[in-house]
Amino acid sequence: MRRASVSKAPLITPASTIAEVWQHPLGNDVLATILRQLGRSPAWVTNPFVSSIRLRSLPRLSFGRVSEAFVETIVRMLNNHRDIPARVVAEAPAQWWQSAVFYQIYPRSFMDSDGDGVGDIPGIISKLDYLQDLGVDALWLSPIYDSPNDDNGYDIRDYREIMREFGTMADVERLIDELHARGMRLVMDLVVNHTSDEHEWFQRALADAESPYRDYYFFREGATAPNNWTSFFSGSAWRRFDEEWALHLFSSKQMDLNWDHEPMRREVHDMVRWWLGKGVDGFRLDVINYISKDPGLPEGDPLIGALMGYTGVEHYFAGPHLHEYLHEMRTEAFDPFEAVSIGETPGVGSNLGKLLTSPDRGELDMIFSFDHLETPGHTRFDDYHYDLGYLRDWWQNWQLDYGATCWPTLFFENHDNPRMISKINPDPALRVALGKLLAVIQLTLRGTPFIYQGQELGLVNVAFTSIDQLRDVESINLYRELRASGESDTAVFAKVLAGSRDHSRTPMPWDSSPHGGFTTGTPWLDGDGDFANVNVADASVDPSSVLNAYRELIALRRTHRALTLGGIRFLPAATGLWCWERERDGERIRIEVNLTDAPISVPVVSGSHLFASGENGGRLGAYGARVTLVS
Ligand code: ISL
Repeated sequence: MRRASVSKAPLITPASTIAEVWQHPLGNDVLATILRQLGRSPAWVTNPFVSSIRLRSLPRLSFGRVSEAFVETIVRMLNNHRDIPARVVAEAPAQWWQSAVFYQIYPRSFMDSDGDGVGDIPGIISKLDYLQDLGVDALWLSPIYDSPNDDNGYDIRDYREIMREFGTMADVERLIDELHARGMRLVMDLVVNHTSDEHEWFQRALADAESPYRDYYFFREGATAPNNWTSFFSGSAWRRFDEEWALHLFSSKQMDLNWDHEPMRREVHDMVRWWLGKGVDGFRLDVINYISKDPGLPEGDPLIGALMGYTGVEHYFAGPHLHEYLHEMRTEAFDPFEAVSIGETPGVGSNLGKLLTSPDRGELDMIFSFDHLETPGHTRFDDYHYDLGYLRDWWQNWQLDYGATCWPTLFFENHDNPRMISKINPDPALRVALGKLLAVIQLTLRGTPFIYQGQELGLVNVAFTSIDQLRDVESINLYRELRASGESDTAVFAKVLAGSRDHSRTPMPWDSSPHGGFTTGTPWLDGDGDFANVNVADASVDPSSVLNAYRELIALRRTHRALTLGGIRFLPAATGLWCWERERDGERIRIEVNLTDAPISVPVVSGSHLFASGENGGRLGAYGARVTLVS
């Protein structure tokens, strides 16, 4: 269903002012991103002087650092997204995924059943009782399709085949049945911004100049790369093939699909329907906001490139046909199966987020935005201490602003990020307290929690000591790029280590036996032996473990609907404390968390304690938390 009349933001022109851009939904998101990257406050653009500047004056006022082309890009981009997010949409009936707890599995590292050192589907099936006992309602599996594994399955060779190392289609069918028998659901990863260069479509396109598959990708001729866009995994986003070039925003084996070509979109819809027909309950859609590229593939702005770390993003992170293609896929493939769709949308702010997930627009159900994962001015590869005060402000604003119409996701970790505990405070003495604090925050705010495998144990980063131990294409390419620019091995390795995705990709520690009980063979990526300290078997029988805190909190969500579907209200609190209440059906639950490593006094709340960590009389210890059913 699509609303008949949509209110539109005024057209932006070069004569528009910064104030008008700030008023524009996407303009507001873009300016907020720029400010965050620069570590500046909104006052930097909302002050009377700056807000009255016209876009067309920016090149002159910036002495040419802001180009004319950039002004044109901004104007074009904002005019492509003029819909104003509705403030309140008539309350839609509650959906199963709103009160569900999701658990993300990185199949390669979860459980190996056959001793080849690689996790597999039968391994996952063997751990379903553990997940059910934890209280998980739905699994999201990172890709399990046939792939040459240049990016661990995010480079798909055949969407309808299973990666041989992971098992067979019969195994997947058994997994679906086993999950459904337990009342659990399965969400798969849908990677359709790109395919592997080994996908049949790309191979046929390369082999035959007349092939209908040539329009499935971005091929361009020329002596030099068609534009200055950079890949997220280092270097140019263009790969040379004889006389021509093909676009890859990620690794040189992940070729971008051309979504402007309708037959390609139809094949994607067909494939999605095929999987949903097998009983899959929905998809997590990989970098789905990148699918619509500015058709002219214009040069990326160097200033934005320097600011964001990648050149060209402004031409595809919110492309001209994004809403249209998502709505079409939703109608054609998702709606007939009532399947859930969770978009992975890097760089998307709350206004665009609302347009993408407002229930009346029929695009996506939820999105993953990543802006809360680094504090302003930092990137993943900076070694710094994450400030939980930023998380509080960011999530609080997002919950209030966005929560009225749309449904948020709640997550700290996934397979692309180091462990959150390590980012905040790597002191081993605080690991358990921090693990529980994150659990309380994630399981009691409004939204759907996505727990990443091992997070429920309070896992921390891995003490890798050499680049030879890393397997991730992003880490390896970055290492090579920085080494080639002349930096020392020590400096480069330290940088790569700060942000490496391999921290979260080491095998799941099941017990204290060799390799944590993950495999009887040699793991494809080895950890640092921490499984001897933290593993599922030991944590299960330790009443004070992070794992048991997750179990208790998830169980509370089942007993108290206020924690899932209830409204949310933030309360004023002492410095360092964060406090909110959830309310529904006459039940009011107060959550108080200490965001610092020093104890804080908290007044006693009358009611019954549902959960406490680090609480001692009227004090909450370092990173302590308390959940009270207020009487
Ligand atoms: O580009 C980024 C900045 O480093 C990342 O946040 C990037 O957008 C994100 O890693 C996209 O991730 C997804 O698509 C990639 C894949 O490697 C990731 O594992 C996947 O989660 C390409 O398919």
